Amino acid sequence: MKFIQHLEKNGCYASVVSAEHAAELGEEIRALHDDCRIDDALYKNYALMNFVPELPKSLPKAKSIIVASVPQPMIRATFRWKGRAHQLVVPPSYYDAVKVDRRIRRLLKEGFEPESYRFVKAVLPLKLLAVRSGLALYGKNNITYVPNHGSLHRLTAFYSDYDSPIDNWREKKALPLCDRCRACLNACPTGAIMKDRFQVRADRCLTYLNEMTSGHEFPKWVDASSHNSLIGCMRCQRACPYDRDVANWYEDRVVFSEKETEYLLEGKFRGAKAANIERKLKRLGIDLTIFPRNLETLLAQKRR
Ligand code: B12
Ligand code: SF4
Ligand code: SF4
Repeated sequence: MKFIQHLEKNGCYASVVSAEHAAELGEEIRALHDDCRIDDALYKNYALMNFVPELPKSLPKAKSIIVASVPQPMIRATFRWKGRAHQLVVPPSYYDAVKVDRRIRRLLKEGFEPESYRFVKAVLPLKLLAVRSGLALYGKNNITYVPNHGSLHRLTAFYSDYDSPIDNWREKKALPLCDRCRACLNACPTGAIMKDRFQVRADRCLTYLNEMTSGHEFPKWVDASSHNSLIGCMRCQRACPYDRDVANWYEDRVVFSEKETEYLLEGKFRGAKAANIERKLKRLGIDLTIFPRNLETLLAQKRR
């Protein structure tokens, strides 16, 4: 399809399914919650906010859902502290959300020319959509993988009035090696990936814990050596053979001076100073709410 080729020429991937499948996506997630396989807090705080499986009011006659994947490197942020420079990682998909959506809209518009269609952001379970559309495969770590960039990509989706002659809807599929590989399970520091169940225990995932506001301390069962990123966690992705080629794919963004690091560690954020540093954090896709806890934990680890 011409628009898919246009995205590929620009380093991105896409697939298309009929808009009728939106309801099925919502139903699958609801059924997991009914079956007690999604923790109540996670369902309330993430699923209900991130999944709206009805067709949008601004495009009630949407015909298709286009799902796209944009490769993204890990970001390194430098924190100067006590005479040393500490490089801390922000995983792909935290940053540039708006930029990615804008880029995909532009590429879709170009890819369909001279025809013209509407694209309305779809608020759906994106991994499930990507896998069921054939765009990606699930890893046992429950992250999705695309060719060439492994799991280092951001997903996004749009409803459209484009009436696709092809509906790529299919069953969920895992990466071929997941049957006999345990690398992510062994690397996971919190036991979120399990031997006998494909779906991860999201409530045990370090990412779930370190995305919470700084007032939430880490539970006692989290070993101090588990922490590895300023937010999120890269352990299961780094261990995966399908991520080998992108294991060292970083972009360096933002340096925090000794004074700025000290301010972030103090944790008293008010006025213009807070607004200035928040502007800097925005480039990493994060805000002040995870400070000082996450930074404190990582710098303490470097001192050991
Ligand atoms: C809530 C959420 C989280 C929560 C919960 C994640 C979870 N796994 O439940 C927390 C905070 C823990 C989290 C963490 C991360 N997240 Co997150 N997250 C989301 C969000 C908002 C919703 C995802 C969700 O809850 N889905 C519901 C669950 C139940 O669905 P699922 O995980 O796909 O589960 C499916 C599989 O288990 C599968 N399955 C079950 N059994 C079987 C058996 C077989 C054989 C197969 C094949 C499949 C299969 O079916 C389930 C669905 O029915 C999405 C954005 C969005 N709108 O989709 C981003 C999103 C999924 N996150 C993303 C990322 C990058 C991450 C992290 C990797 C970030 C990081 N490095 O720290 C981690 C990964 C943690 C992990 N191992 O899953 C990306 C994924 C991109 C990608 N490459 O796939 C997304 C899509 C954001 C984006 N726009 O790019 N996340
Ligand atoms: S992101 Fe970290 S804590 Fe979460 S499943 Fe992967 S390795 Fe485990
Ligand atoms: S580390 Fe192994 S089991 Fe885990 S997602 Fe990658 S291939 Fe699958």
